[in-house]
Amino acid sequence: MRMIVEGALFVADSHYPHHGDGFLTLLQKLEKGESKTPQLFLMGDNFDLLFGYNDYIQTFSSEAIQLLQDLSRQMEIHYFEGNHDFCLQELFPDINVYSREDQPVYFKLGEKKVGMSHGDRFATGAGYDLYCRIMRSKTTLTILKPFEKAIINDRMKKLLQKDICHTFTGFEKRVEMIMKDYADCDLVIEGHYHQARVIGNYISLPSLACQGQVAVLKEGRIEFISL
Ligand SMILES: [Mn+2]
Repeated sequence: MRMIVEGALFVADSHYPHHGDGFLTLLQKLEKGESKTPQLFLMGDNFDLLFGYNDYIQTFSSEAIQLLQDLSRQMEIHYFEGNHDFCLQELFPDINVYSREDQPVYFKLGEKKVGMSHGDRFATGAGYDLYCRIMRSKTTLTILKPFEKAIINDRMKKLLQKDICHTFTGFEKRVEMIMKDYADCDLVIEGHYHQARVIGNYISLPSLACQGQVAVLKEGRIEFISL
């Protein structure tokens, strides 16, 4: 099992480029050496819409994609695919990319076993599972190619208008359900919910788009910090 190392950075739910450019700024700082981390965890939905096998979708975020590709040749990066960004391994050959099916992924933090996912895997309905499977298949994405510009333009417009920052009422109940799927873990780290809360052994990461924060491993503890 791989280790989470001191100074590791966890970046979740930036929803770039529609909801601020914090993600691009962070990548630029890492590239220039103004920010440093030995290990970068991208916890999903950092791109508001990005998937592989499609050139047009990349035009919306080309600078960030290029930076990530460059960075991935210089440093350790783990990418947990989210519900907005998936089928990414071909686009980022030097990043450890985890698809929805690969998650949760387990890491060691000292003696602790840490389970990590984007967070959309658990406690979702069968319809959503089907949507995810269809949208992530290379065949579907290839068949849709002639219509891609119209579909993607429409999707991008809707995503731009979406209000993504909400307080999840009764979040403790959801966390209770989620934790059942991590029975053998001492700590769980997920994005997706944009809550920036720690509930027992469950860490709901801040959304870079909503709270303007990321998480960092400092002296063996996960802390939320503003960028
Ligand atoms: Mn999500």
